[in-house]
Amino acid sequence: MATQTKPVLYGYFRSSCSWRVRIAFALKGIEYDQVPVNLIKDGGQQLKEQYKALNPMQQVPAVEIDGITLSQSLAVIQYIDETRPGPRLLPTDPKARAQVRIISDLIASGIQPLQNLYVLQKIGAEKVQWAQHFINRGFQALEPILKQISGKYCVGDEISMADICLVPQVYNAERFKVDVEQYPTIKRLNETLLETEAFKVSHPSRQPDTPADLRA
Ligand SMILES: N[C@@H](CCC(=O)N[C@@H](CS)C(=O)NCC(=O)O)C(=O)O
Repeated sequence: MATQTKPVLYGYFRSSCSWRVRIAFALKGIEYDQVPVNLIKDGGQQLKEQYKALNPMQQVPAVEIDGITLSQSLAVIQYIDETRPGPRLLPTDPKARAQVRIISDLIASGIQPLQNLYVLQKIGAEKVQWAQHFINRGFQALEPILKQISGKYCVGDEISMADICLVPQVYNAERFKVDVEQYPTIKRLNETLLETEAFKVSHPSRQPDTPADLRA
C-alpha cells in the first residue's frame, strides 16, 4: 500500500488565516505536521527568501499537500473539502453555498486584510483605531446577514467555511478590544462554535509554537 504523506502547514499560532486551515483539518479529521513561521521574530520569518519560495505573498498559511504547495486559506479549505471525506465544509445546495461564500469573503476580503500585520505596520501609531474601525465596519454588515440566515451555525445547522472564517475573526476583534457585545448574533455563534472540539484543538492557545504565557 502506498504511504500517505501527512500535509504540512506552515503557519503561526496567532494568525487567523492559519487557524482557519487548522479548523478545516480538525473538522475533516486529517493529521498534519506544523512548521511554525514566526511573524514577529527575526523581523518576520514570512519575509525570508526561503519562505517566499513557498508563498510569494509572504503570508501564512502555506500548505504542502498531495505533492503541491497551496496558499490562500480559502483555497486550501476548498481543496481539502473537495479531496477529503468527512463533513462538507461547503454545502451542496447552491443557495446555502453562496451564503457560505458571502460570509467567508466578507471576512477574508473585507475585514482581515485591513488589519493584518503588514498593513498595520504601514499605518503606524493609529493602528489600533484603524483596526477597530474596519472590524466594526465589517461586523456591522455581518451582524444583520447572520441574524437573517444563521441557525445553530452561520448558515443553517451545519458547520461550514463561514464558521471557519468567523471564529478567528472574532478572536482578532477581541485582541483589538472591539466590543463584541454590540453584535449579539456574532457573539452567540462564536460562543457555540468555541465549544466544539475542532475549534478547541486548533485554538491559538494550544499550538506547538504558542508561547508559554499564552497557553491554555
Ligand atoms: N488571503 C490570505 C491572507 C493571509 C494573511 O494575511 N496572513 C497573515 C496572518 S493571518 C500574515 O501572514 N501576515 C503577515 C504580514 O502581514 O506580514 C489567506 O487567506 O491566506
